[in-house]
Amino acid sequence: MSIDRSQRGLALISALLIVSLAGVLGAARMFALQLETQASRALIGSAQARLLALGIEELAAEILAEDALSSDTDHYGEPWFRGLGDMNVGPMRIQGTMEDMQGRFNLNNLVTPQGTPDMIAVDQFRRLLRVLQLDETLAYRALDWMDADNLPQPSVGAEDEAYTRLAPPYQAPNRPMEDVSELLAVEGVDAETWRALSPHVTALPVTGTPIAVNVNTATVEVLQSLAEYPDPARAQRWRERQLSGGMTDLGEVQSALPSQMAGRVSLSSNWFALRLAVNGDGTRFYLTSLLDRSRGQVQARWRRQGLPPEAWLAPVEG
Ligand SMILES: [Ca+2]
Ligand SMILES: [Ca+2]
Repeated sequence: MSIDRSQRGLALISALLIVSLAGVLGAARMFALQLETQASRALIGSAQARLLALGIEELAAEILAEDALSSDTDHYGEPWFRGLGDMNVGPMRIQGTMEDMQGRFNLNNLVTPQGTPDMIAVDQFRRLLRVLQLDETLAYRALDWMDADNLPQPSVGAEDEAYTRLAPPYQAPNRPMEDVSELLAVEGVDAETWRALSPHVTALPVTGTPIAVNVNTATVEVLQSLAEYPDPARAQRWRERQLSGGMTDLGEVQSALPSQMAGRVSLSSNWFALRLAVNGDGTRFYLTSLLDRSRGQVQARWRRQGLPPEAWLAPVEG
């Protein structure tokens, strides 16, 4: 009798165990299914977001192409700057900014196509660093990073011998920068320097003639870097003109600057960075496209997904 009861008890416990195990397995399967559903939804969402971003890029390219037909100068009063903003497409919210990259100093100006120093650009970069209250000698280490030789600039440069001592070791690439974030690998560039400098510099994929600074879009600091003795009042005056039609007489700008800088300034631009953030339906997608208008039509020279390494900053407030 007692044996029977204990056997029944064991059978009951086994049955309960099986039921609870089945429950656990069922829940695990349900969880896996939910994950799969979420993953597919995210995949579809990110594919949609990417297509949407590419569509907006095409629209931005059209705005830039139309702008080239209707104006000889580029400033912050124009549709390429004012036209993008917040847009809603279905469940997706798109935030877009377009920045003129010629409003920044092009680090790749530091070297000629032959890999030799461009001293006019080195001096300009040195002045930009000074205006930003950063170490001026960084200009020479940035030059060493890109110039063809492996000979450090006297006393302040840095070539392989500086970088191969690091852990992990690396070498100076001795070619123009592919991305402005390469600056972070140059000796002496810490996070604080990067934060201060990155809104004012770019690295454009061009060799040949140096890329001019567009005084109609340049930051106040870049405007001040154009002359050996910064003139903050003049920089501020030019900056204010950027929002009200821009400067229209290049000769007037050139005559206010040292003669060697005449070829380093312009009133128009060919290089623009489009930054897009697409949000919605559980998806977050970022795209940065570099748009090149120098060849008569507008082309994306590169596209990068994810948050850009430079600060997410619009060049002008308001
Ligand atoms: Ca224009
Ligand atoms: Ca070098």
